[in-house]
Amino acid sequence: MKFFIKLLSCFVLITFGLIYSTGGFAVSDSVNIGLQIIPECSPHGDINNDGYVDIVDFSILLYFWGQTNPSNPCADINRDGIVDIIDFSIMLYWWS
Ligand SMILES: [Ca+2]
Ligand SMILES: [Ca+2]
Repeated sequence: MKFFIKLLSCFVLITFGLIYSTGGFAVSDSVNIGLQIIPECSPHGDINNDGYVDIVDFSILLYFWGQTNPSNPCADINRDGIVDIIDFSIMLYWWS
């Protein structure tokens, strides 16, 4: 899946680069493309995706504690929009 997303983003960039370099756009000289790649996150609290739920994941959780829509979306383990005690309880359940 990650490979497909990278391949797709490369295709989009190359395509727009070719169109732009050949003067394909008549309306504007610049094109802004917003592309957000959402990483695959473990539903068990393995935030750094190393195969273990441990103190490293806990430290990451604490860093984003209380934040809504954190910059690391994997810190919001249950995907309810906030990093809080529910995410911590899920992490503790899967602690390895
Ligand atoms: Ca981990
Ligand atoms: Ca949450």
